[in-house]
Amino acid sequence: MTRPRKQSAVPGALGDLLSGLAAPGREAIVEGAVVLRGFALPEADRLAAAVAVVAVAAPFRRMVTPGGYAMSVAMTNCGEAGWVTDRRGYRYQATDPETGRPWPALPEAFRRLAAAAAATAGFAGFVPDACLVNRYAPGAKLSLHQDRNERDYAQPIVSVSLGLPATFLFGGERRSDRPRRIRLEHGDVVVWGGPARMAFHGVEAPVEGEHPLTGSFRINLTFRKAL
Ligand code: MD3
Ligand code: FE
Repeated sequence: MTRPRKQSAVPGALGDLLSGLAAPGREAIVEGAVVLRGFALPEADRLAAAVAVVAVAAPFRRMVTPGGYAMSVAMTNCGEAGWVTDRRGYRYQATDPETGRPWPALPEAFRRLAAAAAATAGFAGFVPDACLVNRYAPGAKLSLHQDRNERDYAQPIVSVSLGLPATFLFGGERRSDRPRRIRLEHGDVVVWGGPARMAFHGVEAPVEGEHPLTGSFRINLTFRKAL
């Protein structure tokens, strides 16, 4: 999973530090946030197949915000806890409100990929207990928001993009901070931690298209330690 890294031109600990900052396919967004381009590509088929299995037990649905609007992004979850929203608010819960059953377990391929990506980004020992699966059809978007329903903000969040590309918006600590635009493509993984953890962020709607693995959708997996 961890790609072999080119031997650094600088030997020793300083070389390790430098290659850690600028390895091929790795783009720092801000301190604590790094894009690992194509990191999930070797596992993409397995991940997409596992999404389909999860969605049989816990179908994608458009959840309702506390304000009473149906979200445009369709969601499901796997793991010990799943993120939900309804008229009562946003929270993590152990059961799927649609079925009353526990969310499906985290597929082994999910767990492995999330841990490998986190370790590559400097967060060794990341053990996610929740995976929110977001499905974007053309026209579906996520407005600027913060992720604040997790217990421990010191834990990173790992995000895996599959299928159609989309533009990710990465803002600052205030909603009014002008966001940077980051193109996320099939197989890209982003690890968000440290000072970046509370930044406002969102996702623009993908343009219509067809992807061999996901059809007319963009799928995003976000791995969290929520509990
Ligand atoms: C930046 N999902 O589900 S996670 C979400 O593409 C969400 O569906 C994105 O935002 C998507 O809440 C990808 C990206 C993410 C998650 C947490 C962050 C970016 C973050 C926390 C701080 C800064
Ligand atoms: Fe988010």
